Amino acid sequence: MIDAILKQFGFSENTFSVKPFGSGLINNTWLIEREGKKYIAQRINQQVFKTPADIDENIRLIAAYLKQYYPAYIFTVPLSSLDNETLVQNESGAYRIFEFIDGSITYNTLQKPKQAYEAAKQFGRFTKLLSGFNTERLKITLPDFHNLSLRYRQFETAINEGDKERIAFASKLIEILKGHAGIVATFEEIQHNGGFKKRVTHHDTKISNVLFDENDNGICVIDLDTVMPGYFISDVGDMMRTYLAASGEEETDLSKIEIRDEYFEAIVEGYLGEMQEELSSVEINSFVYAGKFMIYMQALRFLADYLNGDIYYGAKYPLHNFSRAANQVVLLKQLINKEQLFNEKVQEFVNSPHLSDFGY
Ligand code: GN1
Ligand code: MG
Repeated sequence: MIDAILKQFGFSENTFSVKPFGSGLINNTWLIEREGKKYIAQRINQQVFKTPADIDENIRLIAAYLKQYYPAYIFTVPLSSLDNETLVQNESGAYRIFEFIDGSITYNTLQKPKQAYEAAKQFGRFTKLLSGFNTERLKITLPDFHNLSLRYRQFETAINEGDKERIAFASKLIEILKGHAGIVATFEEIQHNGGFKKRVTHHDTKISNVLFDENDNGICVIDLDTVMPGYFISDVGDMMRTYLAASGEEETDLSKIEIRDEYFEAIVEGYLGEMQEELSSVEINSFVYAGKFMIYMQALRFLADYLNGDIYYGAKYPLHNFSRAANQVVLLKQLINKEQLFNEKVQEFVNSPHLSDFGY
């Protein structure tokens, strides 16, 4: 099936190899090799992204802006097909192809704080460079994607209408999540707080969405499907959710989940090193809240999916989404325990004079 798509991009039969690539839960990704050159092909999941053409348009608008104002900035744009389309659709889905950036490396887990620093810097720079770009020009590729109030309502619906046995089994976890609903109330305050601004936000800042060179320097950010207007808490929060603990959301041994302070410091230095001037003081004061916001939202989404029969994320084993939710709850509790310390670290960074080099 991917062969037919590749043909539309001028790849003739038997001249290339194809293998599945990456670890995303939503889209399908393949690595293509032809005559020593590598490409990435992707099928966009249209159950999730109802209008793939909107993604394509957003990428084009941003690429044009960056090319005009920051020509040296590295930005991956999809290749054009023989018919000059960057998105090719047929009955099996919507596809695009990217050139693989030579020498680039991606990680699924972080081995060094420097990687967190570099990734945070890349995501911060992306938003900063686009601060002059009118966010209203962006199409909303996933309506209400990080609307925590809606995610909470969807969780409540799942508790009322989901699988009865699963609801009974998850009763303790459900109660714990209900007990943290104050995180939703804070989000609602943020939405009415003039100090919070919507900016060009990536909305999927996990480590595998940054390309690195062999020396662990960040090259650029990738996966722009969810780039939409949003609050900085989405990007900073998902970095905290996915970089702070060595064990990711798939870890089932909950005793292995442990927040690493030096990775938090690296996120602060990397992100605020780029974004401090852009953010208001109320936003900076919500830096740690960002982590609670994203971890809590992900826990709600995983548990709701478990209760609904794994219709969104899928499941490799029956308790998969339940354990992912339980994992996120442990992470949330650990972050809450560190909240005061981490707030102090943010203030320390903000109040100390700093240059762009932090010794990484
Ligand atoms: C999905 O497909 P992937 O792995 O990039 C999800 C994110 C979640 C993540 C959890 C469009 O991202 O919001 O944080 O799974 N993306 C969408 O692993 O729902
Ligand atoms: Mg993604």
